[in-house]
Amino acid sequence: MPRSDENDIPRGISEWIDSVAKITWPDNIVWCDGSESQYRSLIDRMVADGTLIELNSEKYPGCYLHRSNPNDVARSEQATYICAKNSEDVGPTNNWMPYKEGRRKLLKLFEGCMTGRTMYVIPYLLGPKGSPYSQVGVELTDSPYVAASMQIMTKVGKVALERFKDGCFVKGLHSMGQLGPSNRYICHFPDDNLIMSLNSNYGGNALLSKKCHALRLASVMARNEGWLAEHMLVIGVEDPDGNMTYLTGAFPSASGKTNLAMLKPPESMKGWNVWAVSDDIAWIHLDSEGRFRAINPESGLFAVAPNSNMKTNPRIIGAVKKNTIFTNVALQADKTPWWEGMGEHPRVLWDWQGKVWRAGRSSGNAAHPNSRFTTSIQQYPFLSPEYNNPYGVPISAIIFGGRRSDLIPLVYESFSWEHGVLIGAMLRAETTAAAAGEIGILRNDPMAMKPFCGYHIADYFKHWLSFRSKSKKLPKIFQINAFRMGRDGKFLWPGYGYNLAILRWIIDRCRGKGDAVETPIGHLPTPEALDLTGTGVADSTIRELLSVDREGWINELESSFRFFQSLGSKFPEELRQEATKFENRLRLSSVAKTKATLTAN
Ligand code: GTP
Ligand code: SPV
Ligand code: MN
Repeated sequence: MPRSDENDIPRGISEWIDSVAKITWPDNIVWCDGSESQYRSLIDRMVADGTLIELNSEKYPGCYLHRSNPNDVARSEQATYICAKNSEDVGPTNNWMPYKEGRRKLLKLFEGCMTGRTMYVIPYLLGPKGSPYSQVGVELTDSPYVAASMQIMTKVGKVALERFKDGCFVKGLHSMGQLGPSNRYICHFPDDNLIMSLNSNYGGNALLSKKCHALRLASVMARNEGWLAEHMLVIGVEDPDGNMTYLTGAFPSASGKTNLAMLKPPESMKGWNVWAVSDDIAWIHLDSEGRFRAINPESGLFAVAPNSNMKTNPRIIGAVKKNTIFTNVALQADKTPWWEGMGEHPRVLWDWQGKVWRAGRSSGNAAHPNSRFTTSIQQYPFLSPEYNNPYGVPISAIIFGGRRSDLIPLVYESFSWEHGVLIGAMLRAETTAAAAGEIGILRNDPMAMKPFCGYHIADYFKHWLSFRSKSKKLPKIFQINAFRMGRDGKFLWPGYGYNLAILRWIIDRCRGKGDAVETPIGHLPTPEALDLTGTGVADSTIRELLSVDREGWINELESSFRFFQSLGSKFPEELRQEATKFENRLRLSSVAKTKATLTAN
């Protein structure tokens, strides 16, 4: 593989590479230039040594299967640290390691770890070329899987170096190590713009551009510089008259961002369309008129496979049919991928660990519940034409959401920016397979950033509140929930394409339309204000989805008060007052009154 001309390498970068090579002792160093030919040779090498399996080249051209180490299938939050001098900068929602200890410990662990391996140097650009908001990073890794994936997820090579001015770049050092759970560390050093990650090859732990750079380190930069780095999708929703409204949505991991970003409108909503700007991360800056403008720092999707099928989301199925790396899906006899929820279960296949799976005889999932696909966003036919806009798209509304089988209605609108920030801060959601640990446990995940905010979450709330004084054109804030369940454990709402009905009401509200009733939790749509054509949702179900369970909300708020209390003295007084106002609204209302208002409308 070609090595980049030494003269092209900015000094700051080459010095860092040399210092890392002295510690990690790679056999050789390969410079990644982002070219098609280099991507090919990385892939060929991995096919040759069994790291990748080539899929059916007629049905899935350019597609490969990667099977990970079985202990390395999700983000390892327990092993993720913020290494700052002061624990107060990190807060109780992060693991803290003192800065000096982190440096010492990690440098020791990295000693000689690349012996016998190649170190890939990956200069990458996050964000549109020519954007004032774009950032440069350099990841050094001994994993060819990471090197190939980074080429899909970011803009690699010259485009990054051109943007590099003598200024700063984010340094990412990654080694597969022994790929074991012991001594697995994903350490962030915000003071040095440095990430050190060892012993995992999994996306969020190893593709350091993603959660480590674009969220944890970027969130610290964003606080210091007055912008936001968020775990959010960004979409443009086009109405039948061609008007476009841009929305962002923060939902915890594996809770529907990619699906909403790639939503195909149902037959009943002809003329509407949804254009993807981002499926996972948004960098949001205020423009000169005080509007929120969002860019997508990434160039690819690293998204959940299970439950994607032609009915739930045909656009996802279409997007992964070529040039895609699948991780931990099952394999059919004809070398096509398979996952739970794709359709009929084949009688025999290879499971995600490569073992034969037979219907009736094998138990458990054939594909890992957190199996994923890595594919370029550029090849997605419904990528927004504004995706490359260096200044981003103007945001009309922010949506918070998550998996909640109870309580949270289908959709409601906050009364104000501060109330919206409270809704984000109160966000609780059921855990998913995207992170190691128990699934389905309700946990606090404020703004869907619990695993990704690189500093004290109470300071983060303050930062959100600070936008009130900076802008008169703040987006409206909503909460949605497509995951409510009935007593039978089945989803009450069809979700997926039909989520457009929710988005349409949100857009109506942004335009000063859309019927609503005022309740203690916010403005809820009247059932008639939602286009339910084709949803098959019964009247009684929609009433349930739009009901306000006062007792349930009082309990919810009590739980949030306990969470806020656990954040210590940094918790902003303004948010406490907002929570008290909410409590008063709940206590002063009565269930009967709330229900009467709802039915009266
Ligand atoms: P990350 O990439 O982990 O940040 O996740 P994400 O928020 O992009 O989640 P994604 O859209 O990939 O969805 C995760 C899982 O939820 C997939 O199995 C989807 O099929 C499922 N899902 C998404 N939207 C809906 C919905 O509206 N209803 C239901 N029932 N499931 C959904
Ligand atoms: C998530 O877990 O929120 C993801 C996948 O988007 S990862 O990039 O691995 O964190
Ligand atoms: Mn995510």
